[in-house]
Amino acid sequence: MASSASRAALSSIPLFHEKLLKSNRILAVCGAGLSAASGLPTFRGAGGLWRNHNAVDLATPEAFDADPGLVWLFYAYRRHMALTAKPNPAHYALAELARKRPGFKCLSQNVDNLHVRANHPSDQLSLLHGSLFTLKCTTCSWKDLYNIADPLCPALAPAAESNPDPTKPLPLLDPAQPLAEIKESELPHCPDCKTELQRPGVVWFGEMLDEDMLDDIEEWIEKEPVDMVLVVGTSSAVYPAAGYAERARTKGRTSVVTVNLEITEEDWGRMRKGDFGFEGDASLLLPELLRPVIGEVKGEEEEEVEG
Ligand code: BJW
Ligand code: ZN
Repeated sequence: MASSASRAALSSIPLFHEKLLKSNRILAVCGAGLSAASGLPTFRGAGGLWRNHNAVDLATPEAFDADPGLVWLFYAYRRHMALTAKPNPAHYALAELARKRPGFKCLSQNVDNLHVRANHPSDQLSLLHGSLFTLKCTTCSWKDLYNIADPLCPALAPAAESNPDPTKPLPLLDPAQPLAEIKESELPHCPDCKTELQRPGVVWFGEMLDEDMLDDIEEWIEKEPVDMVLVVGTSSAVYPAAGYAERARTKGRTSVVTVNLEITEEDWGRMRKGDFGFEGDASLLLPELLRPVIGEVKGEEEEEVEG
């Protein structure tokens, strides 16, 4: 465990600002906690249950093969939620950091499109796990990069309904309420090969991330030493995302900065001299931490997003 003296240094905002102002090559690795203040649930811990299923168990090719109707309902609901949500000050702060620091790159595991809607420059953003709004064929190479139909098809309409009685849980989320069976024939099919199902364009466990994107990240890390890695709102439980902070570290130079609602004793214990840890809501912390570079976060109007 870090001693109390070093714990004070690890969470010193003035020391962090000093380092930030000297940092040009900055990497961020973001997770679901970044969008929590926008009202979107995380995967693990409280909020990680969808009906009576663990969200991570539904995010697998096996779950889709076993029950494509159930998995499509889960994703249709998350599409609906993400469309209804708004980017929060943390998304805007990162987007502004990208404009102010051309040497900043943001790797996000989030599939909710909120970085894009906060106008994060696309050449400084890698969406590691794809997007809820990309559709692809389970079998052939057909892809629709940006589709925001809600509901996507009549069978998935229950996922796009508003709550008839806000004093009770949404019927779709209440495991005591049975789900109407969805037949495969009622789910969206590929317009090219006609026979196969469409699926969300996200990366499930055991699936490869986009290879060009991975090469691009490797090239960025290798190019020059990295001054700072911001690890924001992620449990760092999933690879390759969880490995990038250490992968980018040059001993004695790189500060790894954890911004998370909960920082465990184990996390503090792993931090090295020059690292930082800030415990709290990312939507409050990031604008404050980045203020010397980005100024006040304006929470500007969203741009119309096209494919
Ligand atoms: C707040 C907050 C607030 C809350 N403010 N903070 C090396 C070693 C071991 C295993 C592997 C390995 N390399 C690859 C693997 C296998 C596997 C893996 O990592 N397994 C682990 C279980 C160990 N990885 C893969 O399969 C990846 N593919 C791959 O590597 O291919 C090659 C390969 C395959 C097999 C073997 C070897 C190589 C693909 C991973 C795809 C992950 N997919 C998902 C679903 C995406 C679609 C969807 O969204 O539905 O991605 S799973 C899920 O977890 C989702 C998330 O992006 C991801 C990470 O979760 P995240 O974002 O960290 O969320 P939480 O909930 O875990 O944490 C939230 C955090 O926020 C918490 O810490 C809170 O405290 C905090 N928080 N509110 C700040 N307001
Ligand atoms: Zn097809």
